[in-house]
Amino acid sequence: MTSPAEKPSSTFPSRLVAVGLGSNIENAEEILRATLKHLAEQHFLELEAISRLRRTRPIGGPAGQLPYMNAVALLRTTLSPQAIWDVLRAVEDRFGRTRETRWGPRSLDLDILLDEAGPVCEDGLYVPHPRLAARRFFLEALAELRPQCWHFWSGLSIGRILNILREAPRWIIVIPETFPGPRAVTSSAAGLTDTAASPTDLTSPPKSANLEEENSFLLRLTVNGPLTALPSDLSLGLPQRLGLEPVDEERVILWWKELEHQLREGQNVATALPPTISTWRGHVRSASSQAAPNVFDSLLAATPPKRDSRANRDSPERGIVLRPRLVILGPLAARWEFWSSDFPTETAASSHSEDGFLHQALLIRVRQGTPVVLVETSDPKEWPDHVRTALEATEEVGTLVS
Ligand code: A4P
Ligand code: MG
Repeated sequence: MTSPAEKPSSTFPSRLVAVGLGSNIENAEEILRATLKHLAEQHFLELEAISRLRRTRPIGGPAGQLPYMNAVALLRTTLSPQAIWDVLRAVEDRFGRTRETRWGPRSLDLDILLDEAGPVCEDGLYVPHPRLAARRFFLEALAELRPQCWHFWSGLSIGRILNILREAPRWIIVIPETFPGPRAVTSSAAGLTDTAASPTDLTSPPKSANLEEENSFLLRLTVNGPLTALPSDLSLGLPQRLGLEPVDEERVILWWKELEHQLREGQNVATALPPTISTWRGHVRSASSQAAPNVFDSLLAATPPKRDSRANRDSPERGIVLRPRLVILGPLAARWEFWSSDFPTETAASSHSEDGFLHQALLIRVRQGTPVVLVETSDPKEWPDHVRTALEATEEVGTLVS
């Protein structure tokens, strides 16, 4: 029996942890059933509930893979998340797991989907699983067992996320400012200025809202892919999206109209942060009032009204409900601890920097009731696949096999 040699002396309470099981080789179903039996025999893990098995289409990875068999198990444990992860990797090894191709065929994949004790973001382990809010088949399986489970990245329950994925149009928001770039900007009372930053600098937030780079980032992600970028995104910068700089109301209305048009045409749309409601309803600072805004106050005031307000959800014209299905955050967001309810954390509070407040305003706007997917890898070559497959994953329900 595989078990930790000694129970780590941790202070973790007895709680539920959800584990996602996946296999896509010949005898996948057999492997999943044997794994569940084996998990039930582990020390310090109590198998509390198992979802039904689902046969699902492979998301991402090389073409021509066999379908996956997926399921979710709820385990009760007092082990630390890292200790659970050690156990799960040992179980994967026991069932012949090898790692050759990213998202390639695997005998067994065990992912920690959720931990009731709270979010984890350390030593390469991210809980909730970074892609859970997009993976419809895991969400459906979890909802079968506990729809009230809390998804810390999104600040939403699993049941609520599922409802959003089922109802929202094919529109995802990608936040370029959370993906480290070659340049960065700083905000000051006088405006935003560019500063150079190292391309691989993951220690500091981007200091710039360089319009050209943000848009080329979105275009790079969507070129030759299943997603369409919104052309009018090209005319709006982050300060305008946050309501920090005035924006012509016509341009903002055009933005929403274009979005609606693309969605009605059946496109899968990826945009940056939408312009704020206060902007498109005309409550913008007048261009004639040249006084520099109080950056701290106005950033926080940029929070849009509640998600369920009609004005925030409906397009300027009578039409479909415009709510995003997902928001995708890059590796910098994890550093800013975007899930923390008492943000600003160290980044903002210790430096008292205006940048900190810029990020705070950005993340407050992001976490307005939209499921969050985290791209945790800092390798830019992998980002496009993460974004392209996210929308596909929201529609893969699978077929029940038991
Ligand atoms: N890692 C970080 N957080 C976690 C977590 N919460 N649970 C890291 C487990 N692992 C976590 O994992 C790669 C790294 O993920 C680990 O070193 C750990 O640091 P891995 O098991 O070595 O490889 P992987 O699973 O291929 O990587 P990845 O990117 O996590 O893959 P995913 O997202 O799990 O996707 N389509 C269908 N239909 N069904 C599936 O189950 N699964 C995948 C794998 C792709 N497509 C699929 C399915
Ligand atoms: Mg895995």
